[in-house]
Amino acid sequence: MKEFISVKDLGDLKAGLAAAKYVKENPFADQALGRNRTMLIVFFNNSLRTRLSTQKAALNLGMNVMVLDVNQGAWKLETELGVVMDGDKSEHLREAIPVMCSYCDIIGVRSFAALTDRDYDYAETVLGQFIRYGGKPVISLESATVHPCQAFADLITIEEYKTKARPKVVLSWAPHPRALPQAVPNSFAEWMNAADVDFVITHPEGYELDPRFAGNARVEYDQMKALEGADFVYAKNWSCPGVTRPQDYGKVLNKDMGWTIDAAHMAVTDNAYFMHCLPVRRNMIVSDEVIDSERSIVIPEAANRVVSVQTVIKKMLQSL
Ligand code: AN0
Ligand code: CP
Repeated sequence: MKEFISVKDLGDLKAGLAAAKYVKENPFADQALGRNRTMLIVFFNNSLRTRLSTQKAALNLGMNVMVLDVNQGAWKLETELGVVMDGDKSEHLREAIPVMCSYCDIIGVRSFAALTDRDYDYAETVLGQFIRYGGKPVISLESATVHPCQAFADLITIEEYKTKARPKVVLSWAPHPRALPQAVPNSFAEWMNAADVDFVITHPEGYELDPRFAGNARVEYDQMKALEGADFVYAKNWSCPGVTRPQDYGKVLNKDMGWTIDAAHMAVTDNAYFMHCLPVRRNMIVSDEVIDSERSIVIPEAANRVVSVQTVIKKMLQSL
């Protein structure tokens, strides 16, 4: 495996889930695989789970790990090609990437959408440079449009908790005070479309996800109707993807607190489990009552981030 961006990079999804189950049950079985191999993880943005779970996964595989916070102590990096570098950025990604990659065997990159230029973000301009100029396997640790390590962990969690062969999974938009990327819902939709689930997306008008990720998923604008009979409720805020109105890309179009997942929302489900990728704003995205309930599985979901990324790193090590 040379890159991990899409569900397709995993190959056969059932085999990928079986590989993840093995990793979860035998976390230290492949210590020899990573011996004298180095994992570098680079952060352009904040992180708690991704930072720790990726380090933990690489350590479980016997690797050495290095972490770089680009905005703390490194030179400010220019990411645009063809610009006159007369501003505050001292170094270009064009040099920084091959240098960083000369120090490691596998690289993971977190680089969020800037949410100003849709084409720039949806071309995965920053991650694409790591793939083109680095020459090492690249893992998206949430890039402009995708968060595959999260979606893989989410699917692993659904597989563990489901009690029906084909559970109903509802991705629900929920309110948030600031503009957030679409990476998490994009990847979640992409992975749910590939999985054996009954998948429904619900959001206010204007929040339609890019068809590359939403595919043929059912969209139901009436949130309560969407939630009826759900087995899993996956809440997430995202800013306007600019699909129907490109000029609204990255904007907050709606702050309707009626969309906050509370007990009344959960009451119409089939005793659904509540999921969220975290970090979550309580009483904006979800009420205290729901996230603190027995049906909330946000902590085991986060714990599975080690499993998903360890499965991916292992596959990459095997193909070095
Ligand atoms: C980020 C997002 O919504 O993409 C990271 C989630 C994993 N969330 C925030 O910035 C709050
Ligand atoms: N879910 C997730 O990626 O969390 P962090 O932003 O804390 O890494």
